[in-house]
Amino acid sequence: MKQLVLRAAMALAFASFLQPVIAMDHAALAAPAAKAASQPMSAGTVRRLNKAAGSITISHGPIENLGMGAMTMTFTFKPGVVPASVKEGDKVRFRAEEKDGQYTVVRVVPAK
Ligand SMILES: [Cu+2]
Repeated sequence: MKQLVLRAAMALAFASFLQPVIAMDHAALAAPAAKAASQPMSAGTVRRLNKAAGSITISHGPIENLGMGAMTMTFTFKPGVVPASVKEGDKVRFRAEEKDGQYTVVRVVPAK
């Protein structure tokens, strides 16, 4: 019986020791995803897509975060950003950013 109480106490101590570590780890993992999800997306239609070259031409509506009106323009993107299902002519929602004078799409999702 004494052994059992001791074990329970140890388990409790161990659990409370782990708690802050788990909470911290979770926050660190959740933060970037939550940030990406809350970033405003813009609407557009894919005109040209070259996955090998990492370039996509989009007729887009206003892009608020870039202070841009509606136009057709070409963006670069990194491998994996444009889903395999997306093809020319598709409507998409996307997140565009400007880095060193270059316009890049960092997230693309098919629009219904
Ligand atoms: Cu533009």
